[in-house]
Amino acid sequence: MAEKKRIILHVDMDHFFTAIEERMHPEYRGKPVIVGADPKEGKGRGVVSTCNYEARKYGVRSGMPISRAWKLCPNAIYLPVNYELYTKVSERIMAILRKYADKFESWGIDEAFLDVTTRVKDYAEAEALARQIKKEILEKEGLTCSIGIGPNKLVAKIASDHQKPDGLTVVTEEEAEKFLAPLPVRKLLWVGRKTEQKLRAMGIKTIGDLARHDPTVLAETFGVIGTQLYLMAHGIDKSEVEEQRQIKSISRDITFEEDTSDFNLVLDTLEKLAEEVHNDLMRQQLYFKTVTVRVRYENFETHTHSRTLPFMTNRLQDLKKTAKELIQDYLKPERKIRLIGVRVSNFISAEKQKTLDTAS
Ligand code: TTP
Ligand code: MG
Repeated sequence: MAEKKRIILHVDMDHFFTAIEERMHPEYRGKPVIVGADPKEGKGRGVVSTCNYEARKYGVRSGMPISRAWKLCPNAIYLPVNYELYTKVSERIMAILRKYADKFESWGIDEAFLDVTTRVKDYAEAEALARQIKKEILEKEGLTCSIGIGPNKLVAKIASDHQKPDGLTVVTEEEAEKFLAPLPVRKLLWVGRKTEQKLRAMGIKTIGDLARHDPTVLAETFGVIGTQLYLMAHGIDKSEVEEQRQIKSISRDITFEEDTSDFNLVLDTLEKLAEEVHNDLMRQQLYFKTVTVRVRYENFETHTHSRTLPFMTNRLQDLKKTAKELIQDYLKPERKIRLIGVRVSNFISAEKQKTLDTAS
């Protein structure tokens, strides 16, 4: 008997951080709200974490230097990142979502994949399930989300982004290619600016153009990624929704809205990321030993650099200092940076650390 076709949901909260702020402060509703670094009257450093849809009308975007956001929208309500609060809300939402899935994979703070194959008989039932999920999140948390339903993770993720905010988009296996065809290739997960330019030079703008292209040529030009791109363009993605087991690492990364060689911006942002990682670490009551920094340059070349400390620690200053040292080699005036990330790993729990402390 043929295996039952999968049905996957991708849930993505709408303007997550600002939505939480608006929920706490109804007086913000209808006004542009920006969460991120302190704008300091336009002189602030650091970037926008997110902004609500009103602020997006002014051109403000996640990852944009806060000074630029200030120029575009000085009248917005600017708020610092209250990561602890957002993480708590996120955990409650993930707990709601988890109940609905056979297999559940949270993907960042405000997204998750749900494999609901055995929970529903067909796409109509999946759609009803999605409506129920939206209703429960709205009732319990006062927040809206957008949901995509598809035959795999790739299609579901692109579908959830299709109608935002408060959207619900269903794309069956039969409809997948047709749904993807008119969309820009950029929507495919691995296509960044540089690959997009390269594809454009080959006359490929939309996912449909990519699907019609000769796969051999794509493989010759892009290697393994070329073949992956070709399959994705046809709506094919075999990756499973993966349950996470024990936490192995905590990480945060950020893609700059524009590739940058402003190293003050990079270092300030690195500090912020370290603080967020540290917050999470404290909440989980963990001690770490290894720090990893990730840097992606504008051409998508990505480097990771790790250091294992000679001791277990949960101190923010150890994390910041190590991360800053690790990133130094990658700060080159001639190389613009697209993304940076900080990760800690090699954990033991605070409980265990206490035992070790007393033993030593
Ligand atoms: P997203 O889901 O990308 O953005 P969003 O939820 O704010 O907006 P949308 O309605 O388009 O989904 O990211 C989720 C949260 O992660 C976001 O609220 C803030 C945070 N974030 C950053 O801190 N930095 C970033 O560069 C991005 C993209 C998100
Ligand atoms: Mg979101």
